[in-house]
Order: sequence, then structure tokens, then C-alpha cells
Amino acid sequence: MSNLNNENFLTEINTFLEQQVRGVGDSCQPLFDAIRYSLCDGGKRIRPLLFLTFYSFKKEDWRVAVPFASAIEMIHTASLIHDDMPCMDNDDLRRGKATLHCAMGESVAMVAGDALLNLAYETMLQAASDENALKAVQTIARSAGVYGVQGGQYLDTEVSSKDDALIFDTYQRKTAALIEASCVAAVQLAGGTAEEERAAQIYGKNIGLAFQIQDDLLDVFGNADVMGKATGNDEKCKKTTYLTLHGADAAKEKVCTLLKEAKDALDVFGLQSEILRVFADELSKREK
Ligand code: GRG
Repeated sequence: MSNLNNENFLTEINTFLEQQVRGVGDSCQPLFDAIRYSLCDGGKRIRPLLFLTFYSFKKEDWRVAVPFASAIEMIHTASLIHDDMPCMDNDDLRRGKATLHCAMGESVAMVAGDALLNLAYETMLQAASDENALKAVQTIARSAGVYGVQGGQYLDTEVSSKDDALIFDTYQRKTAALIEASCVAAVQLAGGTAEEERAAQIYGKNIGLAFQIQDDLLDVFGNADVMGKATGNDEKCKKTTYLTLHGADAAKEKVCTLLKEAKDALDVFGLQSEILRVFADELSKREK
């Protein structure tokens, strides 16, 4: 995923995130330390990088978009903290180190995830100065809730028997929604056209679905050391996945089809979107 790793974008995102969760040295400093432990170290940052990439297609002043891009990373990390907990996937390893509940206890992990989610909205609302920004915040909020990540997690953990339609419903909400929102909200913030919003939506959705099927493949065939998290989790939790329903060859083929659809949507952004085509190609080869 090196091609999206614009060093300026990455530095600004990481610096901004550090600042937001530094804490003020009061009685709740340990809670900030817990949040920083999960947020500031190890993630690939693909959602905020997608956000800044789409935004910069439309506007040069990409630094004004950093709070929004970073807030998406906060939402994503909050979901990972909760996802790892014993009542959910019960994982010990995340981003190459002990999961937050293993390192600091379950109740700290619970509150840290909640606090990080809240901080994401506070951060966006503080930065929102016009109608475009409010539209973007709404898109992001919807993608994190029942129509997105939280609904997807519900389906993932509570509905064990799934057909193809329910698998795609789960993947769309749990994984694709926030990736899609990272693309769409960036175009909205930049005041893009309806056609550009639609293109970003198709790209994000297809990238997101492909990302989750690739995740299923990595959970079975990946290297835990490279990924920084355990493999075999789906088997452990007896999850039905696209891979268990259709097998590895069909899963790899589906990833390629989805990535092709993602790339085909990009024409409206012209030559500058080549970076997103390369990113799509790299996704099918990702090892972490
Ligand atoms: C608090 C928003 C919120 C939700 C609570 C627990 C839960 C409900 C949702 C979990 C959703 C979840 C973990 C989806 C998986 C998405 C996914 C593919 C994660 C891996 O993303 P990467 O590879 O991870 O981008 P890094 O570590 O690189 O950021």
C-alpha cells in the first residue's frame, strides 16, 4: 500500500492524532495514555489516506481536511479496540502488540473505545465551518452506526448462519461503509459534484468489499507476524465468510472483479486518479 503513503499526508495525520490524544495531565491522563496506546502506533492509515487523496483531487489546501481524515481513523481504531474484547473476537494481538484489554484491562478498553468515538465527533464538529463540512460529518456518522460498522458488527457476531446476500450485507456495513465514507465525505468536504460523489462511492464500496474478502483470505493463509494480529480467528469464532462459502479461488477472483469495478469508476477524476488505480492493484497483493 506504499503508493498512497504520501509522506506529507501521513506525517500530518499522525501529528494531528498525537496532539488530539496527548491529554492534559489531569486525573484522566491514564485514559488518554490508553487511547494513545491503540491509536498512535501501527495502523496502516488507509482510511485517512484515502480521504486526503480524494480531497486533494479537488482542492490544494488539503491540511484543512486533516481533522476529518483523522477522525475517521479514531472511529476505526475505536471499533478495533471493542472488536478485540473477550465478548467479541477475544484477540490478544493487534497492530503488532497486545490488544488494549490485554494490556490495560477490559473496563479501560471499553471506556477508551467509547471516548475515542466521542473524540472523533468532537474533532470533526470543531473543524466544521460550512455546509459541505456538515454533509461530510453526516456521511461519516452514518457509516459508523447501524447502517455501517456497528450494524455490521452485530450481523458478524450475532447472526451465524449466512447466505451470500447476508455475507455482503455484513461486509458492506462492517468494513466497506467506513472506507466508502472516507472517499465520499472527502469529495463532499471539497464541494465536489454529484457525479464525483457517485464515483467516490463506487470506488470506496468496491475497495471496501475487496478489502474484507482479502481479510478473510489473510485470516486463513496470512502470516500472523507480518500482519501483527492472529490468524485463524474466523475458524475460532465459527464464522461464515465469503471464503467458507465459495472457497479460496472464487474469493481471489471476487477480489479482482471488485477491484476492477472500483478502478472503472475513477474516470471522472482524470489522470490524477492513477494513484487510486495502483492502490486498488496493490490491495489484491496485500499481506497485512
Ligand atoms: C465503536 C464504531 C464502533 C463500533 C463498535 C466492535 C465494532 C462495533 C465493530 C468492529 C468492526 C470491525 C473490526 C471491522 C473490521 C474492519 C477491518 C477490515 C479492520 C482491519 O483494518 P485495517 O487492515 O487495520 O485497515 P489497521 O490496523 O491497519 O488500521
